[in-house]
Formats: sequence, structure tokens, C-alpha cells
Amino acid sequence: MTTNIFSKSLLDTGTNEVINPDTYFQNNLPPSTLPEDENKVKEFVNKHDKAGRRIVLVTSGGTTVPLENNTVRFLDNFSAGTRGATSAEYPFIHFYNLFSYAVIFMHRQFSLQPYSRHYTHSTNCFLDFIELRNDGKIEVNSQYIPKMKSILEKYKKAKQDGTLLLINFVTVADYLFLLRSVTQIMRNLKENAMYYLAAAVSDFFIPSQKMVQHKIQSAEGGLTLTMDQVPKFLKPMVTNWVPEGFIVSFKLETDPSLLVDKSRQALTRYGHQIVIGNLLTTRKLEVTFITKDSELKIQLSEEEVNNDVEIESKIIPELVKRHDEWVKNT
Ligand code: 9Z3
Repeated sequence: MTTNIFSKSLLDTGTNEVINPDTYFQNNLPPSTLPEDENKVKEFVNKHDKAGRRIVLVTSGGTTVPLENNTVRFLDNFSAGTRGATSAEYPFIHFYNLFSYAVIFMHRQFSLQPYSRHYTHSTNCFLDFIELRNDGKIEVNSQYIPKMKSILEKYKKAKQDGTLLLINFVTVADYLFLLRSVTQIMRNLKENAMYYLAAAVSDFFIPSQKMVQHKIQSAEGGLTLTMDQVPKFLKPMVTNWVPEGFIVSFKLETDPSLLVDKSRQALTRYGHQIVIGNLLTTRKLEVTFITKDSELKIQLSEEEVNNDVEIESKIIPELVKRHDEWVKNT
């Protein structure tokens, strides 16, 4: 026997229509931390705008879709947050570009963060990098010092200059409300803002009024889910929220034969500046930049892979260059 969670919910039918973003925001609750995050973002944007910096919003990590209002179970989108966290670390500075960027890093709670990402997860736990000396003191193992020193310097500099602001989301609703607020605050930056949308955002969700309140019980057997489509938020973002900003979105596919066509479709549909296509299996080795009139593959060579070069070290300078050219031509 299977359980259809809608048989337990207030409304009985899912809808095949993609709902309008405005309707979505009217019918779903914002995260309780939204006003606090908005204040932090306003302060950050004002400070860096006055200092003549450009600002980039980097989104990172996957969104969850809760199955119950008192959430025990949820669906998740794939993303460790490596793309976003790594990108936010590479200086958004171009050698003939006078502007530097401050970074708003909007990430899934507990996903990888810039700088600390090198030492946080089980494969590179910080405890493995330090030694306990005979005199009871703790020190970094000498073989790791050069790399740690360079990361620490960049981390301290970002902290001292206050050029990195962290805000987080968990659910797809948190993400959408936060994205709308942050972009609207950044709107006045016009072409001096870049939006780098690397977060993996669910295409499907269950509206809260259709969700059961309490934990779904297993006594009735299996579970059948019907989900609504998440509104296509890139449309209002490009058209209304930040029409003058430089917007870069990522397209994730698993079937190589679909990647370029689907990326181009997204670009045509929303009318923003760049779609970066990547495949799940090769995302750390190869990406394709798609614009209205060009297609560029960025790859790591075998030698670069062996030398631990990260593909973001090529993506970011290319984007900064293109942002610069775009500002000059608009
Ligand atoms: C990406 O494609 C990212 O590059 C990855 C990064 C999620 C693959 P990791 O964090 O992975 O390094 O583990 N992000 C965009 C995914 C997405 O949901 N795009 C939407 C779509 O494909 C458009 S905004 O429809």
C-alpha cells in the first residue's frame, strides 16, 4: 500500500501549472531571519558602494524541500557548495580593472564556505593538519604551513576589509525570499553588481498549505508524492528585480547531449548575460560559457589537475573580464 501525502493535507490536488512568482511569495512564508539578513545586506552594500567597490552575490549549495511542516523529512538538491565557496575565494579582480568586488556569499547552512572549506570536511579535517607537541602546545604540521599560510592571509584580509558577508538558507522558500530581498537591495548598484547563481535550486516543492503538519506515518505503507513546480525566479529577477545587473546562472545536467541546448534555452528564455553549463560528473574539470552569440569551453589540462589547479581560478577572471567589457558597452 502507498500513502499519498495529499490525502492527509488540506488541499487535495497538485497543479501542473508553473505558478507566478508573485503568487508564490503571497502564499508562502518568508524565513523568520529575513529582516535581520536584509539589514546586514543593506549595511554591507552601502559601505562597499561608497568605497567604490563592485559587489558580487554568489549563491551556493543545494536547497531543501520539506515534506512536513514540522520537518522530519526533506528532499535535497545535489551540491556540496564547492563551486560557490571556491569561486568566492578567487579574487574578483582583473589586472587592468580598477574595481575590486565585495562578496555576498548566500549559502546553504553548513555547506562549504570560502577559506574554511580547505579544513572542514571529513576528507580534510583540520585535526589532521595539526600536531600535539611534547610541551603540550599545538602547532600546524610543517608540511601544511605554506598552503595554510596563504589561505590564512587571504581569509584575514577579507575579514579585515569586511569584504565577505555570509548569509544562509535551508529550504527553497528561504532561498527565494532571500534572493528577492538581496537582489532588490543591490538593485541601485545597477551594472556594478554581478549575480553568480551557483546554488542548486529545486524545481519542485510542496506548498506549505498542502503539506501535512506532523511527521508522515509509515503505518499505511509506501509514500506517493505530488509536487508543484517552483516558479521560474530568473524571469522576474532579470526583468524586474535587477534589470541592469550582470547575471550569470549555472545549468546542471547529467546527459551531455542536452547540456548546450538546455543552457542556450535558459539564456533565451530569461535574457540574462551568461549561462555556464556543467555536467555533474565533469563539473570540476570542464564548464561551457554560453552567451547570446558565443560558446566557450573552459577546461583543466591533465597537468593542471595534477597540480591541484581549481577550475574556478579560470572561471572568475574570465567573468570579471566579461563584466568589465559589458559595463563599458552598456
Ligand atoms: C551548478 O550547476 C553548480 O555548478 C553545481 C556545483 C551545483 C553543479 P558543487 O557545489 O556543485 O561544487 O558540489 N549549479 C546550478 C544548478 C541549478 O540548479 N541550476 C538551475 C537549473 O539547472 C538554474 S538556476 O535549472
